[in-house]
Amino acid sequence: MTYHRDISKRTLSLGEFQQKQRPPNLENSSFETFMSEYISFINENKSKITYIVYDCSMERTGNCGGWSDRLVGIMTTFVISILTKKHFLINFDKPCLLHDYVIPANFDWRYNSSLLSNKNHSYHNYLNNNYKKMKKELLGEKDINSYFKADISFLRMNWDFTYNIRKRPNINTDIPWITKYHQADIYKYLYHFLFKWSPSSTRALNNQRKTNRKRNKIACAHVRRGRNPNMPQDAVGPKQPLDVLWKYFDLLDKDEYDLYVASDTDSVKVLARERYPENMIDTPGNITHIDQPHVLNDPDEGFQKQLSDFYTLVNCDILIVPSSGFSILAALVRNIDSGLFCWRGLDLIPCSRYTITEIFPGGKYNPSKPK
Ligand SMILES: Nc1nc2c(ncn2[C@@H]2O[C@H](COP(=O)(O)OP(=O)(O)O)[C@@H](O)[C@H]2O)c(=O)[nH]1
Ligand SMILES: [Mg+2]
Repeated sequence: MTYHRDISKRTLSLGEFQQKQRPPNLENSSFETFMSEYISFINENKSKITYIVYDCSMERTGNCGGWSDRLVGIMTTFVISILTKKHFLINFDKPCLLHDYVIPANFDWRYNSSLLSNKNHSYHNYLNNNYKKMKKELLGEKDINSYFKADISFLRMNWDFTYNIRKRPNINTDIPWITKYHQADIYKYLYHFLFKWSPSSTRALNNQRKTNRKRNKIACAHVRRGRNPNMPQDAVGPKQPLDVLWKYFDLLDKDEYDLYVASDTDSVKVLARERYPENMIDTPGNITHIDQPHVLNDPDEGFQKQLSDFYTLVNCDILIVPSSGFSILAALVRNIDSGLFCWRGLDLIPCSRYTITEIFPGGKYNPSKPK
């Protein structure tokens, strides 16, 4: 028997993996009908349509935030484009082109600068502390279109405004499905509606899965240290004493589970590998913060690595998540409804896609809710 042949049988191909990732058990017909009408509306009105563009491009200075900041910003910008009946696009080339890694799933959101000829444009930066402006513009008395008058409005932000958008007076006619679904399911729908893997990401992940995986199940944790040699400019991360994780991993059946620690810090991964050399798997490449590329590391490699880490987390049978947007997002879009733990200090609290943003309140996922 060759072990690898056996494994590849058990390992899902990316095509199967992507299928499996689609929201399965929810009544999503109203979402799908609405979205196909939105796309038809955009296509039928192409000659007079105006644009809302999520911007994380080198054309503009300043940061965009990490992967979850960007995804949260993309989701909110997409919802604003639906509210304003504009065509949604993504202008993302920092530190590399998004569509080299993920590609459009249902409609073409790729921005091209040739669009700018003969059109006026405006730029709205709602990143970080600028979010109060956003709140006013989404909940203000004026028509939302009065804020986005230009032919092309570029928006940069890292906040989820579902909570505020739901309070709009005409929301039931503007976006009926947003009143029906939980925030976690909205993420899942929008995420899968917008993105699927590019061929190169598919290859990278398939290779990694085939060579790395030895057992049927995988137990994973994210350790987010924050400011560290890979990310000297980063904020300090949550407190995660590693003994808590080792105690949990020690008790797992090592014939049943591969183990995986995603981290922003090499030394954490070294410790994990030393402790569980037979079971620990990893993704290839050097770690970087996508917003603060390490001078010594290749930004493209760092981007692919964090994406591979993210997708590995999404697909874990057991997932342990600290107060980090990166792994909270992985928890929100994952398909498996069991085996989720929220890591707060010394506690691993059993949680779910529906409770995780309550266990870690505030921040980019709930900017308006009290802490
Ligand atoms: N490769 C890799 N990068 C990570 C990991 N955790 C954080 N990062 C990097 O740090 C960035 C921060 O991500 P972000 O989604 O903003 O999470 P937050 O800052 O913890 O809320 C990511 O985009 C990655 O570049 C990890 O486990 N693996
Ligand atoms: Mg961040």
